[in-house]
Amino acid sequence: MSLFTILNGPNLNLLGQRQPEIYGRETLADVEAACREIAVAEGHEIFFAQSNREYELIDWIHEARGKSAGIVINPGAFTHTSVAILDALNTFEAPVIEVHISNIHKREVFRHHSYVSTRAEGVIAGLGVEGYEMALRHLIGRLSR
Ligand code: CA2
Repeated sequence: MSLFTILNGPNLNLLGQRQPEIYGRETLADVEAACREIAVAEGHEIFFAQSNREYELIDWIHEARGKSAGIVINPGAFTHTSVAILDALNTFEAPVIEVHISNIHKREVFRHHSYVSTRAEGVIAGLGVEGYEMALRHLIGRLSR
């Protein structure tokens, strides 16, 4: 059994409640349930969390060190600003997949740059909340490759 860490940055607690034209109608609880189902079906477990506070995301990345087989992270707006989250991810030894619900490259120019992408093994953007499931399935698949 392996542990996978799924982290969400600021404002993603509002998923499904605002701006459905950009972020869809599913809530973060729906995303967590879908990810948990995938993990449990394969005999694994997940730690799924969201925070509006940068330090909390960093603490969870630190806690994943040596314990988690991979991180799926949607850093929200911290994607575009946080060297601190990048530094934390660089201390984590297993794969990192960056997920964005929207296609950040189709949006404002300030969303086009991601600090986290310089660390991530892969980036999924614009495929809605399905991106989380794809990322998790990929990490699970890597265990046997
Ligand atoms: O597309 C994504 O997943 C983003 O990471 C979402 C961030 C945004 O700052 C990034 O550029 C792209 C924003 C998250 C805000 O989430 C909300 C969800 C529902 C309603 C309002 C905000």
